[in-house]
Amino acid sequence: MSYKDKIQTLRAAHEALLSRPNEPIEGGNGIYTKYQYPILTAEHTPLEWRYDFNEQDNPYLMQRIMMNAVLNAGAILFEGKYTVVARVEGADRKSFFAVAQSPNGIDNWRFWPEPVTMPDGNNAPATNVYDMRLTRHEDGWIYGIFCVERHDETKPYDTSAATAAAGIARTKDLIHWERLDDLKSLCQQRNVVLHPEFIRTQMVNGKCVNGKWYALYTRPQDGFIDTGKGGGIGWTLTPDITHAEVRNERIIYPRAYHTVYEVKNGEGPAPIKTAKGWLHLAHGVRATASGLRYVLYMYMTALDDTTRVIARPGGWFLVPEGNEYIGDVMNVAFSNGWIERDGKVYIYYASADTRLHVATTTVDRLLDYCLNTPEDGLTTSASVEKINALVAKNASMSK
Ligand code: M1P
Repeated sequence: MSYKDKIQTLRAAHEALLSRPNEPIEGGNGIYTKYQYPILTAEHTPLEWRYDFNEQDNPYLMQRIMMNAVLNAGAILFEGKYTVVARVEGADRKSFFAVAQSPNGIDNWRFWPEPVTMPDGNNAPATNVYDMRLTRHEDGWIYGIFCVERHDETKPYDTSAATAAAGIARTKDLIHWERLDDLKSLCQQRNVVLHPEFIRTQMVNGKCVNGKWYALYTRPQDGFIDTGKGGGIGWTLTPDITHAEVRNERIIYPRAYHTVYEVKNGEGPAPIKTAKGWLHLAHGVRATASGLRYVLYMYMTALDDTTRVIARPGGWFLVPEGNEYIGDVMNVAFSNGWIERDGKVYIYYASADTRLHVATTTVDRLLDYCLNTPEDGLTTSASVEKINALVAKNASMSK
């Protein structure tokens, strides 16, 4: 086969992958629908990122830069298209951001020709960046908040010692990003998310004060992996997003013993506003004999007080199933992006830190799920009591 033919074969196979229709998996749990194929994988990345197509320089048509994974993606409706800013990880373990779009949110995803060039701004250069949460804020900007990882220079001989901070950037076109100061915090931070609306009143020393603050969901952590005494999903207000700072951080969704978020939890995408409250998607982590298990769970907060939890459905909402279980980091479902359009919700979740999927549902179904799934009673007897109540209810209907 000539070099030209080899390239043509490669391009045809790539195009077949990109344009492959994605079919819903029937017979799910009634809450959401998963799909047959992942929407984005390392193989979906543009060939131009991986191959040198010059025959003299690359006679064997080898991949010059290999890709490892496409995972945790921020998501937004942008110019009418379903759009993700995905975390793409190269074979060198470095993650970067890349925009991909689809006409229907489910298949035909295509990356933009070049990955995002994220400036460092006034911040120390990062070793690695990942897991961007996108927020279309009422101030008119699209914000991306992401984890910025650097080597922990207080431990020069420990090559695994790292620190996590929240990087903040904003854009209007998803191409040009204005990098703002990293979130100033006394502890490490990951899973930081910007609330889409300004907060206009807050209680200060028992008094109601009016103003205009940006609100951030935080996840304080003592170490890079361990949250330590960092107790869950936090909340903080900051007047200036260009120099954002964590002050008066308070935990709004604590982790708890013997729950799916016993070890740690973290806010997923920015919440969705509904008539009945804010819908939140989060991840919870527990320890098992085979390592950490990451699952997704949901909760709701009140419209008049975004920090007041009004629904706390017990247990997990979405877990890795079948092939989703297998990959670089086994037993992980993670989401930092969803899109709501005309009442339909597209949840973008990654499995095993390897590939990106979609699950579809509606606002109505998510509200029903949140408001009617029993809470975790925190003991076996409470769980059995709930099952017995349901059995009795069903039995009374058949009389
Ligand atoms: O490997 C699973 C996930 O681990 C981290 O999540 P958390 O901050 O909650 O521990 C992140 O590195 C995330 O990217 C990854 O998917």
